Amino acid sequence: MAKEIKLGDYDLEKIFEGAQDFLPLLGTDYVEFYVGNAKQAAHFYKTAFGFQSHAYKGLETGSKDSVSYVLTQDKIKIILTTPLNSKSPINDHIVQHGDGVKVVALWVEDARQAYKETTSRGAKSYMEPTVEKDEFGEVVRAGIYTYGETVHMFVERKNYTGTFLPGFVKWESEYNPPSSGLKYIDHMVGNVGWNQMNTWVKFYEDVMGFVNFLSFDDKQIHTEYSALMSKVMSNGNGRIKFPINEPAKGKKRSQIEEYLDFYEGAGVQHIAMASDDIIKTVSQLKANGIEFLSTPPEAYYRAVPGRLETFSHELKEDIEKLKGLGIMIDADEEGYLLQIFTKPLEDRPTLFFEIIQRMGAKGFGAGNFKALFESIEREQAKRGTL
Ligand code: TYF
Ligand code: FE
Repeated sequence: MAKEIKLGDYDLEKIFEGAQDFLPLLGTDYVEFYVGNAKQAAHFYKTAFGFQSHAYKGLETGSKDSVSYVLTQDKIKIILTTPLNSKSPINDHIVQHGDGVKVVALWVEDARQAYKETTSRGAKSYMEPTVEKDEFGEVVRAGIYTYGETVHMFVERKNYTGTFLPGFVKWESEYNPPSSGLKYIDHMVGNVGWNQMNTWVKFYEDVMGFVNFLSFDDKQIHTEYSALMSKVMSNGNGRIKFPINEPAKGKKRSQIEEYLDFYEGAGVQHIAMASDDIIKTVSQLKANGIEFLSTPPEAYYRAVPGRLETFSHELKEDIEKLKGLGIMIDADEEGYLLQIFTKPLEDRPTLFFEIIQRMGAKGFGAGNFKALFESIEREQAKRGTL
């Protein structure tokens, strides 16, 4: 049974002692999206989110079945991959799910060991340890399945000095929009089916050695209409955080249910990217045409000073600016955090991004759940999916 820890009642050091170190993780390596048209998607992520061109593989480099563009922004690496023919398994993935996240790659010291430790604990294999080489050295990768058709790749890149991975060439582009200030991936959230959350919590505990350090049940996460449950899994050094959501019964359709219907299965729901100047980042993203969920009501912002005062934190940002942009504020004992959510980034209401700035708080914005979910429901209502 997973440890149940309520918000404001957790001691991270103590919880991480419970994590097992059979799977040491150095960080997130990359996130790979399977998309219908990687060339256009790459343009979108550069133009709208300020990602930079990094590496490429395709027909010109001898890749006959697929094309991939690697984009970076500070520590974040995303790959956009598209199939070149209808027989490709990448194509099958897109036919079923639409554009979405296929791979959440984790950076490890020893990919063979990571594969052995996880598969011996029951993980389903996606790719056996494979050595890839070029003149810049070698990389070992191996992969296992997690929820749905989503995969964790283990990437060991000890002495590799090439641009990205063997098989890729440096992508030099004359089109280089400025960064939007995104720094690293703070967390990535998975949506799983009805009553599946604890199965996947157990997978991350038993197979990956993670711990459950925060839990939200449907009594905390509900609005007048819909509900969900969420448990946050973390690895032992706290660098990798994977909340897992499942739908719960409410008066209307849960946003998690909407996701599952449109993604046609479990998958990555949102990627939270950290900025250390969220006002600047969000202003830029808005100017670039990114749409965010609608602003919380006036009453929400009136309650903010009181919330910060409860924990004696001083807001460093101008609340009027935060309000103008629709950025939400949550506080706990350790500090506060600022966050905002984009609308879905695809036509199917599936994957979206969160922009987050942590000012000491280690939570996930539980104090904002109500305002956030009401905003999501306004979108669901427009789509006729509530
Ligand atoms: O990652 C989190 O837990 C927060 C809140 O469907 C959240 O970003 C939780 C569930 C959800 C959307 C956001
Ligand atoms: Fe989040």
